[in-house]
Amino acid sequence: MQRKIEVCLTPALINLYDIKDSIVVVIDILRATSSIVYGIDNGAKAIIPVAQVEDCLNYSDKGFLLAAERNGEVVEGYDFGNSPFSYTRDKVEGKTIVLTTTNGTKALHLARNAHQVVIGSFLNLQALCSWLATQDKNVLLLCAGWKDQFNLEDTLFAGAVAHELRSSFLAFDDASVAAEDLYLLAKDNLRAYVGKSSHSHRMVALNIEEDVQFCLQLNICEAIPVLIDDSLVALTQ
Ligand code: 3SL
Repeated sequence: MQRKIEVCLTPALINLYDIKDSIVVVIDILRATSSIVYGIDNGAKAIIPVAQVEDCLNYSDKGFLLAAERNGEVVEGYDFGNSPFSYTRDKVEGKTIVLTTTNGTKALHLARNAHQVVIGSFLNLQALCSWLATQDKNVLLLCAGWKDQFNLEDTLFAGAVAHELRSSFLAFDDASVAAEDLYLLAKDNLRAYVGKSSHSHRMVALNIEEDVQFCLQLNICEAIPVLIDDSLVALTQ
């Protein structure tokens, strides 16, 4: 099979792609998919992504951790939000977390009819690419963006994946070529480039700049979260 890589630059464009026979990689570098990868890597049993804050309440009597973020802040009354520092082993090992975020969990819901949905971040870049290279499927890299708009950090990561998979795939759409070029421009100082992004400015204003730094670390996790039914769990290979 002549496998293809495509990049969907914002969730608003997802209807243009036929995903039912593809692997979709959901990307929300700041911070949802970085925190999901980190949490699953740290032994969380499952992360259940839900679209609305109110949906978390359906799980409130089941002993799950409830995580809700809107506009970068923890929603009042919830256990925690979307900072990777909340997903350390001591906090999440063996736990099931119900999570809603501004953009990341929305993108996940849009992808759910794909052949398979997995989660990407710089933290698991190499593990993800090694696995994708062995799958006999087309790949769509879905950038969560910000409220349906393009963003830099998700596009950079899509470009990193396209770059890693250059020799394993035959066809690359124009968006993946552009993303790869952007990544090659930025890769020697990702932090400085991501510093130009609107979400990075938002996080500096919220005093959570260390989260940006954390989410740009390369290959500190091996886990690849995969969506099975309604839950993200560690992919077993
Ligand atoms: O939109 C999202 O899904 C979040 O990752 C945004 S934030 O980083 O928590 O602000």
